[in-house]
Amino acid sequence: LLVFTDLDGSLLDHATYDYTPAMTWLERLREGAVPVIINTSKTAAEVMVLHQALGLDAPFIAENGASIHLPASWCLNETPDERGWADIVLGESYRRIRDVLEAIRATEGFQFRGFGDFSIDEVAEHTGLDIHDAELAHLREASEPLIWEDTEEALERFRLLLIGAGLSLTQGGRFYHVLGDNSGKGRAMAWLVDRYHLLKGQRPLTVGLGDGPNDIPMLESVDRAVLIRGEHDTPIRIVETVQLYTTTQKGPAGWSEGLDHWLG
Ligand code: 2M8
Ligand code: MG
Repeated sequence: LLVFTDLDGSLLDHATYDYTPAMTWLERLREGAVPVIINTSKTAAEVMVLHQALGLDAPFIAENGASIHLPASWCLNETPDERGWADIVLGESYRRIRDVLEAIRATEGFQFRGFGDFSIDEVAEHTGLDIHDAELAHLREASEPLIWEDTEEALERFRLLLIGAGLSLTQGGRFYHVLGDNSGKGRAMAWLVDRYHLLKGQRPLTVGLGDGPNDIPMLESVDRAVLIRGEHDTPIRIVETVQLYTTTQKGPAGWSEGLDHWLG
């Protein structure tokens, strides 16, 4: 069994980033030696702090699937660095993403602002993170969160121009995110399922939990999906073939409700 989970609005409360309502289940999963694999828009620097606080030993996925981080026990031909981690980048580099965004903005005149345009203080203001955490969120490696300040029509044109440049657009709880088109939460998850298969000789049963549009590819690839009631009005449609449970509660309380349903 592998549990894949989004953070903001799922394991963590959307506004306070608290996870205490999920602690009983986290403890049960630890006792059962079930890997809890974080799959988030957050940067590796942000996840590393939480990974330690939660005492996890599983791999994790950062920046909406753009990078995968393996502890030594999940490595095959990768060599862990001095901290004991091997990093795999599936997506485009942050530099290339910013270059494309700046070129598109210059030629099209679209109104948007990304983390690369923000100071640390502005990141803190827009996310509700404290300055230290905002600094970690600012350390982007392979995806750019942005606030769209233009029309819906312009957004559709922007989306097409990104595809033309080999990039893609997805949506989290607060921001749009631009990343390489060969990444995404579903693809990174599939990579780790394959790795587990190679290591253990059998495919795992997978449970996935998420609340946002960016979680759809992950929720559509797991055996048991939990759609956590979100903050946003964007309706989330999951293909009907998926074994899906939709929670009545939000954030970490919904997270536990979903695990009660599938594993209780
Ligand atoms: C951003 O991601 C969230 C997650 O869904 C969002 O779009 O709302 C990221 O920039 C992440 O690095 C940051 O920690 C988070 C804070 O709300 O916002
Ligand atoms: Mg979320």
